[in-house]
Amino acid sequence: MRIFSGIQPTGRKHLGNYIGAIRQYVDGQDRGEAVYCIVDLHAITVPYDPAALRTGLYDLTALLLAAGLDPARCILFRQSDVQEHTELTWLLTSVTAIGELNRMHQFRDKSAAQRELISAGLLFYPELMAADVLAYRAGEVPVGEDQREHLELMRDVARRFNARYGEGLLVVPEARIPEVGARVMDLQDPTRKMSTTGSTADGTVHVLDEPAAIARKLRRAVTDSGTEIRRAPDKPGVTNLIDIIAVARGVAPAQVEADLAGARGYGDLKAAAAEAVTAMLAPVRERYEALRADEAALEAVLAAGAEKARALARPVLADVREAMGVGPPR
Ligand code: AQP
Repeated sequence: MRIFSGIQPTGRKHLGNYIGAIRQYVDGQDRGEAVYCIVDLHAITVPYDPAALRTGLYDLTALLLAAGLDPARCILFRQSDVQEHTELTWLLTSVTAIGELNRMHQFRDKSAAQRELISAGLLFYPELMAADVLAYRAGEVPVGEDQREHLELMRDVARRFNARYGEGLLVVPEARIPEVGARVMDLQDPTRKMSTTGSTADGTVHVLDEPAAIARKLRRAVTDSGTEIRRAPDKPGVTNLIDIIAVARGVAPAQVEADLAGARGYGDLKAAAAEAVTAMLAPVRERYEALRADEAALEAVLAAGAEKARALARPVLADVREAMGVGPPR
């Protein structure tokens, strides 16, 4: 089973990215052929600073390695190093309806937030994401809940492509969305997802936060009325903390509820969350500093990854071009 996922080199990665995506990437190394890509071309679809894009790329490379990605057990590379991604994006446009792209929630939300220019790239973001995955004939895509819609579009595009150009040319991938932690919520507003651009400073735990900052944010987390520690739709704050503890401890949410049955109230719940999250993230932070200091080593990891990635994507593109009648015959 080939596993593929991409992650943006923007912003500081938060607990939602860690639980919804990065943790799954690490697991993927034991489950199949894992291919992970830092999607710098997706990052240029909204206003950005070119120098910060480069810095952010090394930051994220070091963070992923610190979290447990092992270049000997996965392929880790920079999206723009493998030009097959951009070529396939264009080829897939032949079977993508403009209305589908226009309906995507992420496009609607992000375009509404733009003050000056809504780039065509923002509209084509899910097309590039489809090409990222389809270029590898990956069977599984680990993502958070917010990417479900993009995965559905990708599957539709792959099916339509195969129907038009030849069955079996592309693999229709499955999303792998974690059962718990697929949508980590903002600690200050647990009705909104924790996010890089849309959430509150105190409601967002960053992977590289100092333990004291993690504890402070979790102690101040907004909970709900009442004192009962159980998951429920009318208790989004409590539910979020239970889920976070469950993931950090590697147990089921029901186990966390049982463990906290004798707690004195939400203070104990928040303290348990602070302890569990700190224990999960502290080792990542400790490993990060040394890895981040050596940019030449990070670049070497990415270059070696790109070479392996190209070797996988090149034959897929050759099949696609042949089937579409693009370029000279084989
Ligand atoms: N709150 C979340 N809970 C669980 N998973 C999440 N993801 C994002 N937020 C949550 C998952 O993280 C992966 C990487 O996302 P990205 O590359 O899009 O990075 P980002 O833009 O920094 O992520 P955000 O926070 O979602 O940014 P905004 O909302 O500002 O665009 C994906 O697999 C995603 O599902």
